[in-house]
Amino acid sequence: MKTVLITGASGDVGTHLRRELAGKYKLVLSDRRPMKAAKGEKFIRADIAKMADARKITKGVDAIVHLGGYSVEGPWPAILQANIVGCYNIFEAARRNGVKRILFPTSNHAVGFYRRDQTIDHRVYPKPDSRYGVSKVFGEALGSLYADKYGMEVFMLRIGNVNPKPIDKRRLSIWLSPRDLAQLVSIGIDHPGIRFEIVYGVSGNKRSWYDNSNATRLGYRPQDDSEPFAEEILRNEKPSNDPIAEAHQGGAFCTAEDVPLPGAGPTPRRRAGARRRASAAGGAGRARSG
Ligand code: 15L
Repeated sequence: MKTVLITGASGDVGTHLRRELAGKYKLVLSDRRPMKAAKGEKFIRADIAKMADARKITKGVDAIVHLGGYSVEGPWPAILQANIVGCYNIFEAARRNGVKRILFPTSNHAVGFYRRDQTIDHRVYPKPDSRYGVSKVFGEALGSLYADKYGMEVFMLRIGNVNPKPIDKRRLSIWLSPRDLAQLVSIGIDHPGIRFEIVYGVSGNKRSWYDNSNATRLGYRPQDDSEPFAEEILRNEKPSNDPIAEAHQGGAFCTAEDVPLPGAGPTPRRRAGARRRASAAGGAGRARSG
């Protein structure tokens, strides 16, 4: 049985993944906060912004699912530490520890400034919709470098929104059910001959904005589609007064602002607003795990 490290394991995606993958792999979980490991799991507390911690958690594993990081638009210093420094540390620590296979759940926000009337595939150039999206593009670029330069096996999963059910109109197009997430992650861990692949982490949604043929080529057969939830969601959703968000795939991330002015530092008001916007845009969960 393969040993798989999940960073940022306490977040929403990590929680779904642990449940779905239980018994299939030996799971090593890591996070900045203490968390309880279930039977068959092992937990190591670590801050991935520290290289020594990254070295410690990546030792002796067969594959890494690097979920840890800041997961919505937010203040640049937080994104920098978690998603740039932390991401670099995980790739570099994996290389030094001889771990070849890394799955990097990047995000729909790496390409969120594509319009909703476009269908995009895995070959489009990045169009991030936020500083958060830029940090995901950094991870994609780093993965490409480590694949080409060091022969690592890198699987990029541009995740839409993982939830038991789609939660709004935008998410009808980007929803990823937990069992479809687990199927994609298993492909990323077990498919032989991966060098560098990008796939979209979405279910088989009728309203998808993605041509996910690269995932299909690798064997992905989604079991879920958001369509049965569409009528109720559309009936209850109020019209948006943000035409930019409405026109683009990244939605509210395209206009979200949580960027303190240089030297000003976040004020309490900005912080409260940021938390509200982040959870509205993120749907659920905490901004940072791992
Ligand atoms: C993401 O990339 C975030 O990690 C997640 O919290 C959601 O906000 C998701 O995108 C989304 O677009 O719904």
